[in-house]
Amino acid sequence: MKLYHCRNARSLRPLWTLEELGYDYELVNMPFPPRALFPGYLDINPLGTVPTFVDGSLTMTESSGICHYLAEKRPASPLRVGPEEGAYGDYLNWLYRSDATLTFPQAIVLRYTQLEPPERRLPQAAEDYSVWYLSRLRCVETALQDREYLCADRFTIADIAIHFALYLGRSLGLDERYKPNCRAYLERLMERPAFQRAMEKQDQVHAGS
Ligand SMILES: N[C@@H](CCC(=O)N[C@@H](CS)C(=O)NCC(=O)O)C(=O)O
Repeated sequence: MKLYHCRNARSLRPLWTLEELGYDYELVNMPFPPRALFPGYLDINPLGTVPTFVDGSLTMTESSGICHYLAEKRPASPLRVGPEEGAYGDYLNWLYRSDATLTFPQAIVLRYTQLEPPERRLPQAAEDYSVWYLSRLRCVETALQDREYLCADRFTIADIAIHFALYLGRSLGLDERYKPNCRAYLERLMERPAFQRAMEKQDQVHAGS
């Protein structure tokens, strides 16, 4: 298995999952954006997005889908929720929600506050989409009111997928506007040994590249 990764990008989701599940894998750390800075990347992933995950003849480019794939390959792992469990629907809902609902508005904020050249930045759009993201976070805040994890009473890849949205918000400075449950959850999950290892690996590879 090979994971193409950029520091703190969505590829952190599969990187963290690989660490939680103890897989053997190769990490390829790339500068961002790899479409411009990592020669040959468009041959591996014509969209140029991060992550790209390769397992034999399989190539995947959706971060939450890769986590799902990795968890399903370990049927006994508590990180997966199976169809026979009552929480299965919730689990899928969180997995899909992680990108379709929660990181989408943040992509607009990132683009119009950091990625575009100064003359093309749009503070109004960035603030509007920040507010939109923060209001969508209500579903996470409410879910965590009386539990430590999002579903199934245990840590699952749904937590990895959603946690990344909170983590991305932190890099945009939006965490100052998080409510208490989201704040505590963001910090708590970052203490997991596998998350810490993922952080070290991305930095180690980075330092050597
Ligand atoms: N839905 C995809 C989105 C992938 C994505 O947009 N990744 C960002 C980095 S976090 C990216 O590659 N942006 C650069 C680009 O679109 O060229 C996923 O969850 O993996």
